[in-house]
Amino acid sequence: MHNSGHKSGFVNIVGNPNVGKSTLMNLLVGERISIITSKAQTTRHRIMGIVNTDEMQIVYSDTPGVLKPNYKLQESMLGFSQSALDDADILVYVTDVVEKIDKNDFFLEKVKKTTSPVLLLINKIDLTHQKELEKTVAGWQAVLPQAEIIPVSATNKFNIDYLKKRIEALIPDSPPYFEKDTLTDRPARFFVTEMIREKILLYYQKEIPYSVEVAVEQFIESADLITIKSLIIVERDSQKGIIIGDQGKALKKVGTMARKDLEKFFDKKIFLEMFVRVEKDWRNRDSLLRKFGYNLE
Ligand SMILES: Nc1nc2c(ncn2[C@@H]2O[C@H](COP(=O)(O)OP(=O)(O)OP(=O)(O)O)[C@@H](O)[C@H]2O)c(=O)[nH]1
Ligand SMILES: [Mg+2]
Repeated sequence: MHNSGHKSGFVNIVGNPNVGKSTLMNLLVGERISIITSKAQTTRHRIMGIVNTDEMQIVYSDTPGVLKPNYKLQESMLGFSQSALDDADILVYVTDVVEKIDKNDFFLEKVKKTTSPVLLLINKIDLTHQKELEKTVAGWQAVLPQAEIIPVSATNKFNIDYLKKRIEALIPDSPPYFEKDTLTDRPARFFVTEMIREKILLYYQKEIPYSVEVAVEQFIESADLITIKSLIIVERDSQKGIIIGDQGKALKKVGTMARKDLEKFFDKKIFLEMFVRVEKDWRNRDSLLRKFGYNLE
C-alpha cells in the first residue's frame, strides 16, 4: 500500500467519568459503538471506532473515565485510559461545564506532557450560560495552554461539525492502520455484553451495576436468527437474587430490553438466554479479569 495523499491516525478520547466521552465517540463515528448511561464508570474498556473514506482513516478510541482505583478492575480501566495517552496522534480531552478543573490532577499532569496536539472539549454547554462558559474556558486555558479549546454539546450536536473539521485537519499523512472496511476492533460478542450491561446499569441501583460483568457463552448466527447464551456474573448471592428479582421479573425485563436493542444492532431476530452466576470478588481476581478481557500490569 502506498500513502501518497492518504491520512490516518489515532484520535483518543479521554477524561473523567460521565463527561460525555462515549456520547461524543458515537457522534464522531456515526455508529452506536459505546454504551451511554447517566452513571459514572459506564465504559470499562478501550474501544475503537473507525471512520473510513477514500483518502482518510480515523481510528477513534473511547476509554473509561479516569479514577483512582479501589479494586483491580479499576486498575485495568485506568490502564486503558493511560494507554490512550501514549499512542494518540490527536488527544481529545473531554471535560464538561460542571466538573472542577483540579479533579484528577495526576492525569492532567500526564496530559500536559503529551507531545501530540490536544483538543480540549468543554462538553454539555447546553447546561450553562455564556458568562459562565467564558470563565470555564479561561480556567482551562490557564491550566492547559497548549490545548485548543472547543466548547461543544454532544446531546444538541452543537459544534460537532467544527470538531470533525479540526480533527481531519490534524490527522497526519499515513497509510491506513486497518482494512478499509473495518468499523471496530471488537467482535460482535463484545457488543452483546455491552448492550446487556447497559440495561443492567439502567435498571438496577447503587452498587449492583458495578458488581456485574456480562459474558457471552454462545453466539450462533444463522441467516435470520442469532441465538445467544449469556451469563451475568455477580459478586455475592444477595446480588444474584436482586438481579433475578421477584419471580424472575427483573431479569426478564432486562432481557427484553437488551433483546430489542440487539435486534436493531444486528438487524436480525435474536433469541437471548440469560443465566446468573456468583463469582466471589471477581473484580479483584486476576484470572477472571483476564478472562473478561481486562489487561493487568
Ligand atoms: N446535558 C448534556 N448531557 C450530556 C451531554 N453529553 C453527554 N451527556 C450525558 O452525560 C451522561 C454521561 O455520558 P457518557 O457519554 O456515558 O459519558 P462518559 O464520559 O463516556 O462516561 P464514563 O464511560 O462513565 O466515563 C449521559 O447521561 C449523557 O446523556 C451534553 O452535551 N449535554
Ligand atoms: Mg463512556
